Amino acid sequence: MAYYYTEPSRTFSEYLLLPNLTTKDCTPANVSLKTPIVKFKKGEKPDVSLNIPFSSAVMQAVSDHGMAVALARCGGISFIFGSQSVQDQAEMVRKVKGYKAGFVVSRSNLTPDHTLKDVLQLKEKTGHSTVAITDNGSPTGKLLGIVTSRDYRVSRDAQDKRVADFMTPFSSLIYGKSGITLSEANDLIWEHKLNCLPIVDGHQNLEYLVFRKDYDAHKENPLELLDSNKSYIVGAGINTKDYEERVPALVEAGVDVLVIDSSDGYSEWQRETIQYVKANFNAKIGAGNVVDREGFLYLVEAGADFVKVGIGGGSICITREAKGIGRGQASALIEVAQARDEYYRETGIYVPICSDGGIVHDYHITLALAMGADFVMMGRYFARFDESPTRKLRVGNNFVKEFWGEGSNRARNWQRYDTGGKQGLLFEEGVDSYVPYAGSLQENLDKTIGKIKSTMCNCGSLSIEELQQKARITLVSATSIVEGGAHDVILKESSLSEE
Ligand code: RVP
Repeated sequence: MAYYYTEPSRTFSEYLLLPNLTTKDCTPANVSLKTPIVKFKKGEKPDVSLNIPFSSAVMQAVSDHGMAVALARCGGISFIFGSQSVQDQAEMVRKVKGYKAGFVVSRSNLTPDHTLKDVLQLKEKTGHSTVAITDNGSPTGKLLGIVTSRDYRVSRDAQDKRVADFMTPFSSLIYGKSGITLSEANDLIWEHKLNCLPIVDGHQNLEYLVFRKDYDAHKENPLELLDSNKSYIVGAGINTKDYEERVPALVEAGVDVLVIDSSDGYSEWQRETIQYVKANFNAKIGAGNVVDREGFLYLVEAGADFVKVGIGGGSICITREAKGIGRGQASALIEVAQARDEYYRETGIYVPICSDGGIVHDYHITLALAMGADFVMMGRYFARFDESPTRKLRVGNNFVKEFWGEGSNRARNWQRYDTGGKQGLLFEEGVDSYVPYAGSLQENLDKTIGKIKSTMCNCGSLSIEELQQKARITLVSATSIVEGGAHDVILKESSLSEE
């Protein structure tokens, strides 16, 4: 006979936190969100930690190299999507690892033979007012000059005026030499009152541009997630099919943490994949997704460094409708967190867990952490920002970004849903959608983090670990959910647009 759970499967929205005593030192400025991402022994430190408990989903519409750099700069980690060729994914990882904070590869480039009209058109297209002039118009060609808006007057100069005739030539440029540090570059910027400093190699070939504003931004990101070489930390998704080809390429590219990306991780294929990685590389690997104690213990015993929790809760996910499997995200997380704590008590090994999918409101993140998650993974949340790789479109009066599930026909990520047998996507487990455009990652993260820290202070907790120990969580009735929103008032227009 089938086993029946007596409790229904619950979601985050069915719970609330109760405040604890807030002492005077318990202020948001004193809260640390540092959190482990890979397993460690009692009394030791994990090899990789996050400075904020955020990871971006292993999805085409969310995690490319651009998102990875932006999120690592804020202290979190992206797992670059695996539903692309091994070479393309490794290249994205390489780009993140090769990215030098503050040093940007020039994105607007022309040759001396171009005209003022070309400069204006490029400026219109890219929004950049600094154009590097190289012999072949490439970002790494021989640097011959720079054009900024100080070099021309649109009202006086003819549109067909040649760039060679108005650029600031190389002979008059202040530049930095290959290998210069960011702080040395910044000294030159200050000394010569520059907005932009080109960096060239021994043959005068352009390598990077360093902008004054980027240096300031770098200074403003004390939580940057860096490895010992000062490169950004990055993750990548793998599958249980082509790992013998994919993992070596990703490791070679410098990936910091791997994760097996699957809608159902309680499988012998995952065990074999973990064992292959552990036997052949000194690499960190997370596995999942699971929704119960058995699944968690299975993956931990196979050697997983962390375990991802959640089936069917993702915003674009229709696995529950398509296949009838899954579990409310809160119930899944609570059970797995209990198993993790027990495992820790018995073995002295702490295995971090990641709550993946179903985060709708910022407070859901705090709840997930309180329920035992060490970090969360989000797709929809990050898809809304400038930094996600998808197109920003106007639909009616609103700006939106495209967002599609890995189980949709658009992504065709059959490996994620494979249960053996025929290769290919038999039916969809995800949808293609839009999400409201929300601006920049940093701005939104600041707000979300502000809310999490504030709630943690209400709960008298200065760290995630303390929150997990002290949190008091209550179920809410359907009627009290109504009480929690604005009710029995007529909302003004201005309040209707607030989340
Ligand atoms: P959300 O943050 O609610 O958008 O959920 C993102 C998660 O949804 C992903 O991390 C992944 O686990 C899951 N996902 C991705 N694609 C699909 C699908 O097509 N069903 N589901």
